Amino acid sequence: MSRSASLPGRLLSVLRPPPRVVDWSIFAVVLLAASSGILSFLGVRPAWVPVFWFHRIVGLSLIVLLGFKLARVRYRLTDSRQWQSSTALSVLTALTAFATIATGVMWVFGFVPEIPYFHFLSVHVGFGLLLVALMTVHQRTRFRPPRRVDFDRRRTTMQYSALLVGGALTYRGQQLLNSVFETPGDDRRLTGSERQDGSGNESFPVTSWVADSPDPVDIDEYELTVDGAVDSSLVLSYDDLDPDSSAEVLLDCTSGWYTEQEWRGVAVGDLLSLADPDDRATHVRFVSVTGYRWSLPIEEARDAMLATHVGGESLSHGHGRPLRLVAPGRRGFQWVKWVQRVEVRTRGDAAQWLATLISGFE
Ligand SMILES: Nc1nc2c(c(=O)[nH]1)N[C@H]1C(S)=C(S)[C@@H](COP(=O)(O)O)O[C@H]1N2
Ligand SMILES: [Mo]
Repeated sequence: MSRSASLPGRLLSVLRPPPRVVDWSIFAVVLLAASSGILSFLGVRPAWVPVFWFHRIVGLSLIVLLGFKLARVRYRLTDSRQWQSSTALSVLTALTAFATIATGVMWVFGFVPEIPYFHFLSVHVGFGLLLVALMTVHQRTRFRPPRRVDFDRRRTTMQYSALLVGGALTYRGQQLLNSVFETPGDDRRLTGSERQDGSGNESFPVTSWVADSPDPVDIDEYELTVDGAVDSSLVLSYDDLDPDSSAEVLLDCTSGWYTEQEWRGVAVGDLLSLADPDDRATHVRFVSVTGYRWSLPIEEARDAMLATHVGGESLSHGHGRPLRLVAPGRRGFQWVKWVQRVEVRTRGDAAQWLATLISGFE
């Protein structure tokens, strides 16, 4: 640092961590942003609120880190004699990082283009996943382990604190801008999802996580099985079902929309009382005619519903007729549609993630 440097220049040199720390911080921040992004998909309960904050703050701090990094390496891009075989990958990684941040910020403000087939938030998720892959390869081609000398405890702590406080303030500032200018993003939920107004089948989109689209289920042939770790298995026809339970529950899809609907159907707790689970039972798995499935801890499952109706209407095929899971506090992709089996189990189900991705390809 030269004595004659300007104030912003001096400030910058105090705030900027050493090169390797910047590089490894970018790596860490991208992984943290990606994992909090994925984690944010799991719930919509109050306990999940900090996950959303964290994701935004960490994402915004990435802007600063990338700024440090680009200022340092820009000559490698502008001077063609510096180009190496890995340069293309570096450029692609940087562009993907900017696309990820830009699509996230655009989504928050609500200024997003209409695109066919997808909700715009999914584009952000797609870039984010691509970024993790590219960055992992990029980091391997330019691997330099962090050194002890790069970490001065006081200075590093100060630099990271500034980064996080900066991210948090930017996040607050962004919210303020949203409300002052009443941007389209102003009425977003904490999850980032956009409200869908109205009630009944037509008021919210039909969504498949990947490619699940079975033929309509024939109600006369339909049977619901409740089995597994229970004393008495049940097989019920559609007419055997007694849809006497109803509740207002919010469905929030990870592709970026939510709806509040009055759902009516069969309380899972009632089905379980009839089937009488073993003492060893810990989970209840809901399986679709397509193989798509999700499990809930048994106590939570008792409070869930298998809906036959939405907004006073009989469920449409697209929304899961005859029976779809309504799981309060869970994201949309866990609300299994076209349920044909309720299986009481003695453990969770790690493979359910895979099942949700591939159930459409058979
Ligand atoms: N069997 C099955 N259930 C499913 C899905 C699916 O693809 N297959 N998509 C899930 C997703 S991602 C969401 S957001 C909700 C959407 O419900 P909807 O189509 O009634 O709006 O259903 C969930 N249940
Ligand atoms: Mo979804």
